[in-house]
Amino acid sequence: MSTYDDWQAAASKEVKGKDLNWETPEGITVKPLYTAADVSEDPGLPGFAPFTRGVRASMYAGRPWTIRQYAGFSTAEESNAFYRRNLAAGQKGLSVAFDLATHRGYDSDHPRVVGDVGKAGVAIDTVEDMKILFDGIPLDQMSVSMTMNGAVIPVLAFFIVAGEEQGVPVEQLDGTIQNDILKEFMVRNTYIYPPEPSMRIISDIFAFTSQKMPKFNSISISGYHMQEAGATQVQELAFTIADGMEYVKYGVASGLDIDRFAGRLSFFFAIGMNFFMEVAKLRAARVLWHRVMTQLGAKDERSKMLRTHCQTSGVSLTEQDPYNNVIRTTIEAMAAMLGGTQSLHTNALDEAIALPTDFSARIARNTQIVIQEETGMTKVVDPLGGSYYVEALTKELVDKAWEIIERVEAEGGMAKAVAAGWPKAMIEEAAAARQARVDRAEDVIVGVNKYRLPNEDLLETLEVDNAKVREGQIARIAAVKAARDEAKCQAALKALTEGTTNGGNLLELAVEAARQRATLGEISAAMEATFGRYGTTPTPVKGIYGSAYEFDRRWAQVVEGVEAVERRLGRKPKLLVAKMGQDGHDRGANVIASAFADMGFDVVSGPLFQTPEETVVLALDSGVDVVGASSLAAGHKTLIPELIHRLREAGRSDIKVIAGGVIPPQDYDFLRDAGVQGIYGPGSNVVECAADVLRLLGHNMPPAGEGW
Ligand code: MLC
Ligand code: 5AD
Repeated sequence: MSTYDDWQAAASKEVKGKDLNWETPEGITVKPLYTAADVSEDPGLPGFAPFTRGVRASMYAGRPWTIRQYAGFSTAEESNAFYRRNLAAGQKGLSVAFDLATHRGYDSDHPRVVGDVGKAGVAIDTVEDMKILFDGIPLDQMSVSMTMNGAVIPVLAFFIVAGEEQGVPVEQLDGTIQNDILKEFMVRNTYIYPPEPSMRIISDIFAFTSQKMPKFNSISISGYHMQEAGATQVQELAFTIADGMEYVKYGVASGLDIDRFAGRLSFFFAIGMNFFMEVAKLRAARVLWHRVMTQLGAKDERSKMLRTHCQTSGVSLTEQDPYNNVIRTTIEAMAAMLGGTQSLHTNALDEAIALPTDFSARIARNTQIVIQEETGMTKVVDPLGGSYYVEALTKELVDKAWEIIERVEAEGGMAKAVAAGWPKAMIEEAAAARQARVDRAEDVIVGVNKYRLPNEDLLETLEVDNAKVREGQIARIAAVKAARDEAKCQAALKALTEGTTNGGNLLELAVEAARQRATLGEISAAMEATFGRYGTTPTPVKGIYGSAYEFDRRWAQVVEGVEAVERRLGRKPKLLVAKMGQDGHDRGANVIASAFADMGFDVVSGPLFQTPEETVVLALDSGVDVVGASSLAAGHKTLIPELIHRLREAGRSDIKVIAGGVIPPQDYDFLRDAGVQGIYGPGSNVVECAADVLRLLGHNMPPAGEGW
């Protein structure tokens, strides 16, 4: 019989001695062949501890995963109609996307949210909106996920009262609330209060739901946004499990019995393009959770069982040649199901451009339906179990993630680590390294850095008229306020504020305020009165991007250009990276800030959540030459023209404004007419973007040479 050495000799001869090992960004060396010698442990059986092969014995052979598409836009009426159409077409569970005003605890009439209302999700101001959102959808039969972290108290309170007024008692409500604040401080940025009171809110929700909502998953501990922000799969895995541990410890410290609430903790992971790594990641996550929950003293096996939702990766999708996204999403969906997910969202092909249309949502949904109903893939439980490669990779991921988890624990847990900032910095370094690999075409993205089309067709995209949505919402808020018993409402709000200091359960108190028609903004403000509002300024990493370009000719040209401009101005050219509106997506802004600084620009990273007015003040105070507005949540048509208008009013139309992010090409002319001098969608090359900025600053930058 042939041996491993025989194989190695044969393979080496075929490839003339070339090294076939693959170093992944996780620091894992993937070999070209795995054999029985790489697998030391039997993975056990599905439905049994440590659940490597799945949390159910029969898995999809018994019941397929839930097709749960995340959606929401414009008004409650429009989103409700969208949900009903999707359910009729085969979707199985609901998942609500709220707009950013709602996320951040502002009513639609608040001056800070003019660009955000109804844009990246549905606008919800009161119980009345929530009732419309679920009109005709029986909340005792449909499981509903709500992605809400900042304004989690008012949103969950509205949901409970909407159920109540639909005739569904709170015990029967089925679903999930995201309620994962630690990753908000790390990567997603829709927090409201500082970390400490935010953790208290989570314990209050655990206490309430474990007592009154037995079918409701009280948290969705999310790694998704970490991967979207650039984390490697090991980082995503480790920080998510460590977040979970922290929540359990807080719950226990608040006096709850671990087995009373741990069975209703759920998880959420991203599924990117490294197919087997993703399959192994879900298996490793289950092993790790079983291990940590055993350590934390859980007795009930259900407390140790990691149930998860997955979403295919948004950041892996492209604006260029967007039909390729259907292929990518199909591959990612298969990795999620082969990894054993309980619930799945598949992204739409227009992901990098706008929110899904009926057309793109249909293809995204059918991706899952076809896998479930046409392929026979659901008939066998964990069909990759026993694969030498998958089993070895699972073990390697467990070990690598465990190292990080141990570091977190040694330093006092995830809340402390988040406050210290190192997990975020680690993720940002991985993001900058990834961007450099993509820009240098070392990581191939078809249609972007290889096989790029000479011309792109325009895709029809969804457009939300946020001014109109805002007007409608303002009218409805006024009507609700006019009809309520003001004294009762104010008393409920007062009790809620008192609850922040006297230990009352904040969710319970908010439910009463919701019954009395207090608005989301009022309920949030009642807690903000004690807790305060949290803010941070980004601190982009240094040197990662630049080091990848050490010997690059084009990079050198840009650096020389920056130096030439510096000689002319007598100072470095200065760029403000601005984030306006309630859009907290900062991966792009941080990567740009970090890369431009490495190229020699003087970079000011503006705080998140600014108004155009505040951005102008910062631009003038800092003496910048260029403002780069990063927009990923559809506020660009409102906020960027307003910024330019205010710069002009201040007599500073010499300051150039460029824009980057998720901006539909249909909007380019509108923005150019408003005075935007450069627009950079996803997939733009950062070095070329800098070359453009030098041209804007009057430097005669040579065009990109061969290979660009
Ligand atoms: C499942 N069941 C079975 C079975 N499989 N019973 C018998 N045999 C089988 N083979 C049972 C389960 O035990 C359960 O009942 C019921 O069927 C439902 O199955 P589930 O596996 O619990 O699925 P589901 O209800 O869909 O719940 C999945 C979940 C949940 C636990 C992961 O938390 C969830 O739905 N999460 C979704 C989160 C989400 O959509 N997030 C969007 C984020 S978007 P029982 O009685 O045991 O409960 C985002 C983007 C952004 O964040 O940034 O804005
Ligand atoms: N509707 C549908 N999908 C959305 N996403 C975000 N907001 C919405 C919405 N309103 C998806 C995108 C994004 C991820 C975070 O969630 O895929 O990348």
